[in-house]
Amino acid sequence: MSYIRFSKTLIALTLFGTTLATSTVAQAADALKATISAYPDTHAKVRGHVAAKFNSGYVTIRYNLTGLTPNANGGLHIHAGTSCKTAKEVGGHYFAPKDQGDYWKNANWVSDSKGHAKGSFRLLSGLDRKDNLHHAVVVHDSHGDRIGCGILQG
Ligand SMILES: [Cu+2]
Repeated sequence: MSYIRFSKTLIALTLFGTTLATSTVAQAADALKATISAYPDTHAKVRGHVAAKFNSGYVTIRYNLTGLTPNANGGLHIHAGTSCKTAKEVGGHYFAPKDQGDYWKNANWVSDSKGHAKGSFRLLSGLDRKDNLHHAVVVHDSHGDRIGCGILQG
């Protein structure tokens, strides 16, 4: 009897271990990625990549951008539009009505003396990976003007 109980415990532990390992791998592959190029109708020099990872109600944004104003900062947001083809398709900041207001308003990149910005930040978000798929990521300059755009891909 005690042997049977022991076996069941082993099986349960094995299954639990497998589940944990699988979910860790899935999360690592889960980030949406956007390649940033000039905002429509601009000749802005910003280029690079932005990744958005969604986890437990938070979004973590990682950015690696070049061609920015040196030693500056500016906005970096997911927008409501799903195209970077024309400026009017990009839309405004993307958040759900159930969210705690516009959580993008203080989301910024920070550049070094060469105009290179690399870093990350995390925000409380009511929207998940599926909601954000194919949405536009917008890079603003330090005046708030839109200079870069890219679409989040799975
Ligand atoms: Cu924006």
